[in-house]
Amino acid sequence: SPIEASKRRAAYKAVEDHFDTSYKYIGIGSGSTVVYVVEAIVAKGREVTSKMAFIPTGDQSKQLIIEAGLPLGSIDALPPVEEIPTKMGAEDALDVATGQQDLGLKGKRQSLDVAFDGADEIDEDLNCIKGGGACLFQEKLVATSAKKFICVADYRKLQPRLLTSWQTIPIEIAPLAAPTIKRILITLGSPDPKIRQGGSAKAGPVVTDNGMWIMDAPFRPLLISADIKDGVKGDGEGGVWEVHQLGRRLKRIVGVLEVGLFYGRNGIQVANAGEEGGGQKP
Ligand code: DER
Repeated sequence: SPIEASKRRAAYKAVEDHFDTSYKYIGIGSGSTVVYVVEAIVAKGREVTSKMAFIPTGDQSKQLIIEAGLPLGSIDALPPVEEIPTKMGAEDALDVATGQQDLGLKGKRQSLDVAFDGADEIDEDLNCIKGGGACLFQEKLVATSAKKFICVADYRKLQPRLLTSWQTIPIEIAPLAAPTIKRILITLGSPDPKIRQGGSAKAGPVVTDNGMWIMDAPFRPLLISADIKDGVKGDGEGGVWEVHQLGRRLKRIVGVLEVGLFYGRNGIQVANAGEEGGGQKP
């Protein structure tokens, strides 16, 4: 299908441009697009990949690495990251410590050389909605531990703003906190946050690889930096938020483990394979 072909083109382009044989630690995301990233890496040959460790972002990602015959690593077995630069201001350090930092940072401190992952939607500032596959916590843990984060996506995913075609922000939560978190989300302007149910796959809520639940919270399209420059506030008035402002508030709600908003600004690099295929968005 044209979509599968576009995913595959984006994945091969991403590996061509962002996978180096000198790398040691490579993060592997979750979902269907990242399968093609692994296929492209395997094609580099065992003499290249056998010297590396591939870090999963959940059970599906782990299975994908094992079945591809790639050496499996683990995020908690990596060398400790170097100190977060102390010259960073308190606000920035808080952002880094809370995973709110831009994934385009060319940090030295991260221990993974690169992380490849998909996304559910990407806006013009290269912010992403992630969590359609309920793997967002380990995805963000790996993404924020990587020197560069390569989001691999077909043309359907790029939208002018987040929540244009994708409707909800996935939030990974402690089950006990669900009722309180739901109430707080409603006060933040989410009309109808819902606990993700397993449907025919599982009676009751989806349970994540971390033993948590997913709350899917609808919001109005999230403003980007251009809107703020045009003077629109994005502080929740009328339920209209800017990406970072909402992300910070969601992250601080008691019982929230992680929020399915990944921040670009400095530029997550997206191998956006539009119809013409394989365009690289710097
Ligand atoms: O859950 C996620 O964020 C995944 O990356 C996922 O949603 C992307 O899935 P896809 O590559 O199958 O579209």
